[in-house]
Amino acid sequence: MSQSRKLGIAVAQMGPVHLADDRKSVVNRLLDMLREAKERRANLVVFPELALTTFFPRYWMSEKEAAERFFETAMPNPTVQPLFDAARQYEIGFYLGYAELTREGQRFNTSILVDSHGEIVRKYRKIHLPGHADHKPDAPFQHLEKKYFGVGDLGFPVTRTMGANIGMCICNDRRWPETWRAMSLQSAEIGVVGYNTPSWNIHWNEPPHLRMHTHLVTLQASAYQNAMWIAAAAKCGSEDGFHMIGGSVIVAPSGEIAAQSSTEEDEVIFVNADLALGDTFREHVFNFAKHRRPEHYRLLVERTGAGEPLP
Ligand code: ING
Repeated sequence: MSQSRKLGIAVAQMGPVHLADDRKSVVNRLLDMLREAKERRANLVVFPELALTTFFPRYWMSEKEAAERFFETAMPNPTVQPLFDAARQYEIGFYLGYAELTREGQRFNTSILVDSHGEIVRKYRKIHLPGHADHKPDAPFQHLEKKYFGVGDLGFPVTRTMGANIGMCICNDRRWPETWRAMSLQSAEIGVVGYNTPSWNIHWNEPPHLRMHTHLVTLQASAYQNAMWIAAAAKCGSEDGFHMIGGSVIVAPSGEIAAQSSTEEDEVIFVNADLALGDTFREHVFNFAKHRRPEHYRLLVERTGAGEPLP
């Protein structure tokens, strides 16, 4: 194995954020976990998707009302500035998910990567938007990401910062192999992802245990098949009675789970990750240059939905 290259990776899982919880109280929770990550000598902290508010796509409202109540018009802004200040003081970088309202009035499910100087080095806007845009009054809750957010327009970015190539995505993105391959083809060594995953499926009577199973199997397979560390942060527990899964994990390039949360509350997990472990998998089994055959993969980009078998 090549010379070890350690990076302290922390995942700051969040317990519920209720409708009544204001952003200031949420930021204080994030600050507490940033301090714990610092004590555990983390260099990077991953916070969840839509970390500043409750998972509001579960509620039917107008886009205007959603934007006023749950979206950020600037990042950083006075409410979250203490998080940026603390990160700079501790020399820790972080990933943060939030709802973005642009000056042009566009709405995205967004994440940022902030370096150890407290500077935003990259932004990502969620590409795979699950759920629906229509009102389903008979459903126990909604999943209106297709109503409240536009499809991301920033690709799958990989950024070299804090001595590592870091790719980021958001929640449902993790279920699509294209997401992780797009990062590993840009030599990503770590993939960071926040998620809010309801325990119940409003479309079919999916056994609840499958939510945790499909979440974990997706991340373990993706880490192995792309020779990268994956750090995934849940916002979980019961938000105003609506339950979301925990299962925050840090997965090694071997596909093995190196750390996993054991609660559905605010909880920090940590691994002093050796990025060199990915080198070994990139050198041998997943040596893309040596083994991939893109001339046979055209279907992957030519077709959106499944079609007829090729002749
Ligand atoms: N949540 C869920 C997720 O992808 C979901 C939605 C769950 C879709 C299970 C399909 C199957 O984890 C978000 N916010 O994407």
